[in-house]
Amino acid sequence: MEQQNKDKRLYQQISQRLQKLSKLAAHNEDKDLVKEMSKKGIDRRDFMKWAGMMTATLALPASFAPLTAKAAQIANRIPVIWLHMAECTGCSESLLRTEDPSIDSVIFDYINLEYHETIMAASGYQAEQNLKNAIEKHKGNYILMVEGGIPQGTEYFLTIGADGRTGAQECRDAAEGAAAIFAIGTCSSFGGVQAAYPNPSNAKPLSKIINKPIINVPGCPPSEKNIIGNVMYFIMFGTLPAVDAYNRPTWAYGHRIHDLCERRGHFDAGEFVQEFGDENAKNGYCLYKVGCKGPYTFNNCSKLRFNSHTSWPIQAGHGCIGCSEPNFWDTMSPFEEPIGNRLFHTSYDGIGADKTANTIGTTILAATAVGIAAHAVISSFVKKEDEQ
Ligand code: FSX
Ligand code: SF4
Ligand code: F3S
Repeated sequence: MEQQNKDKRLYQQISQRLQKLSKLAAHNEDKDLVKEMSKKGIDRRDFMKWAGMMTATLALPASFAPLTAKAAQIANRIPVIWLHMAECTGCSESLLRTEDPSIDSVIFDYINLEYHETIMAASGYQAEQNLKNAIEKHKGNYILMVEGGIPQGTEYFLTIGADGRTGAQECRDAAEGAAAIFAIGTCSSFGGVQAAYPNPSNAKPLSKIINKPIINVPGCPPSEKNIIGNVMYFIMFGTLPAVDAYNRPTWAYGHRIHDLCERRGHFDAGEFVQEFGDENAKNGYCLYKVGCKGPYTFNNCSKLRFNSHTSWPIQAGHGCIGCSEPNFWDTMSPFEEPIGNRLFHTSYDGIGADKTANTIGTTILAATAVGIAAHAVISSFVKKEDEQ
């Protein structure tokens, strides 16, 4: 009963906020999300199904789905400024696939994207001016999304635009008037590939460049749902979500890959792929011995998947490489070998798989897994010694 009352209050609170936001001017008044979707062959039923799925992803009660749908429909009221730093643009690509547009990519198209270098027509001085105008016009109201790592110290390792301003300066200026700031991708969240050893440009995460609360949305790239989900959350709540020790929203990064993995039964049964292409690989066995880092990685990939829910790394037959964890290029590689008992820090500050499983395992199966994981580690070492 108490929970019901709490949910009721929350429902009212979100409804009121959406009501207020819907009165704000939209940047594309003539556009309607449902119509935009139908142009791409997505009907209202698909949209409501999406709303139901996104509601569950955000860990809200199923009855909140109409609110999520409403939030998507008024997403064109919230201005978004998206900056590119040092990265591969994979995070934007995760959203911007035009051949088979997902509902998330249509919403991304529909939001009030005031500035995004990859997709805007302006360039040079005009682009710089657009950025300044957007910051000025929407002061205090816009969402700032930053993709990429940022050189610190010698900031001139990364200069942007006709004025040759440093990436760090662009971030500091844009952060000042932002209502919410999201570091999109592992590069912006933790430094990413350019911060990998020996980090020649001294690339840093956004959180080391600016002095404001930041929500990290890591993954190399993050799924489109984790990006859009954060926008939905902010529209619905107007606050930042609950986060873990690395400032990742717990609704997206609250569980280990290993605990949500469809191959977990094989792990628990001690059934492992020994090498890529073997009979066990064809049978879909666990990829731990060929380097899967799922036991050390927090993300919701198996639930949300990529490319319009088509697949995800482990389904495709390769282990997780730990792409949503800090310093994964250094700590998780070699990617096709188990970590074994190398010193390793996860969100739980653990040491290796056994410690992690011990710390957060909640079932008897997890206890079994500890034994099997230890076994897997030992056998991989024995095998290595045999080979020498
Ligand atoms: Fe690339 Fe984004 Fe990786 Fe980094 O993603 S997919 S290198 S996280 O910043 O473009
Ligand atoms: Fe899945 Fe990897 Fe865990 Fe095996 S080790 S169950 S493939 S996450
Ligand atoms: Fe990255 Fe592992 Fe998911 S490699 S995409 S966190 S399965």
